Amino acid sequence: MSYHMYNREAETMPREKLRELQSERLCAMVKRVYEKVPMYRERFESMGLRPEDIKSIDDITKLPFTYKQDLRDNYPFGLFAVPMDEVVRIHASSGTTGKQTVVGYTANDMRLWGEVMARTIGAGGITKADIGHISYGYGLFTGGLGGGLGSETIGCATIPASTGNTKRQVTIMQDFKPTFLLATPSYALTIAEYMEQNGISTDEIYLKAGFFGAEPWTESMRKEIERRLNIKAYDIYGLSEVIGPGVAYECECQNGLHVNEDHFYLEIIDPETGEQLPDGTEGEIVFTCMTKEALPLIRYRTRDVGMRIPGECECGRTFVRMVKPAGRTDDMLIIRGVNVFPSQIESVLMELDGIAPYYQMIVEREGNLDKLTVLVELTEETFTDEVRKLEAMSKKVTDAIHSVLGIAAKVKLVEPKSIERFEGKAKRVIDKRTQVNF
Ligand code: DLL
Repeated sequence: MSYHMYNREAETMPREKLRELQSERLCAMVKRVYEKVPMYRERFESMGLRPEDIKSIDDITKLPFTYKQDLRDNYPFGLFAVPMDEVVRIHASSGTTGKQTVVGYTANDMRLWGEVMARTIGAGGITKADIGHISYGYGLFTGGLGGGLGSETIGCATIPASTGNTKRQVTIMQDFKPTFLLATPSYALTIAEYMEQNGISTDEIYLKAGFFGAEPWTESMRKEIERRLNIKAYDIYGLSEVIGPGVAYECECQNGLHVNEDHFYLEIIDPETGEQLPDGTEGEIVFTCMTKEALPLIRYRTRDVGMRIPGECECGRTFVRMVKPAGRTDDMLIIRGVNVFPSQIESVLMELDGIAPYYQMIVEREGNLDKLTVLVELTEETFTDEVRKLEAMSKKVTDAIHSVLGIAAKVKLVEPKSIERFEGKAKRVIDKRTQVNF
């Protein structure tokens, strides 16, 4: 089988040549941030590190980490490596805590973003003959404008639908005939649900593929979206600080996400010690931007949990693959000492029949004990007034969570459509725990 690629030359570059390119680019970048970004110069100096000490990509571990807090401390533009008159775009990510993280792009950065997003969408077989429907939010969030840029770079007619007004989105799908969709996986499900409720079949729309990301989603969620929208669903990963969507993407083999390694260098580290971990070991994802001009971050601690996949991919790309990120270290709940990611709860629920793919987790503290309540939505077919049936269902879910995660959770079954639907990133956890009073 011949696999689709937007830039075959770059995507299949021999590893040796790629390493040379990475070394060259890293050395130039280190020199640039030392000259242009006061925080990096100070940090290097305090470590007794000179740009000349970095001679190849192997020296990357000598460099200091960059943390989200550094962006906050230098809010809004303090880490930019170019004067403001070279910046052509600003985005910001709201995050859940603290000040917004502000990121900037030069004209070259915009071309780079278009290129990596074109590789992302192109990997799913999209060509300029296709029509793109972009339902990520347009605005300060990078999803909408970044997704649209990739679609336009390929040369596709691009519909900047943004999020919300699902009825209008579906009308556009019927009338403008887009062939691919970009949205959060949760919004893709909201669109599917709207169509089902309004008797609109997938034969009345023209989608063949979708590129979903911006939040963790499971394999079962992929199957659900593929079935309900009758498309092939690809995962796309990225974060504003690195460029936005387009940092890593799935190929047709769908066996991990290829990192655009000629621009972003991936490391997996032990979050406690900062040591680099070998391929096949789970840890914190760290990225170094090797070519970005406006905001080149060195060894940026993403707080996402990931792993480098050893071995080559059948598609012929030489870029390293990482596993689908299961969550963020700061999304990880520690419930009575057990680490729990919302995506683990999702996997458990999606395996059970009669349950809709919507859930919410509420964490509270009673005395000194954490209590987890999982709100689980029933489907129209399983929703019933019969207490005994509901109890049996509730027990089934409680047992499944207990056997997979090893923790006891209180399961609350709720009526169909009672859990909030999301247009952007889903908010699945409500953590009500407060400080313990001793
Ligand atoms: O979410 C960029 C993006 C837009 C990616 C559209 C993909 C599609 P931020 O708002 O800065 O940027 O949020 C970045 O979202 O650190 C991850 O925790 C999470 N995330 C993004 N993509 C995935 C994914 C955009 N495919 C944060 N799987 C990241 C799991 C993801 N988590």
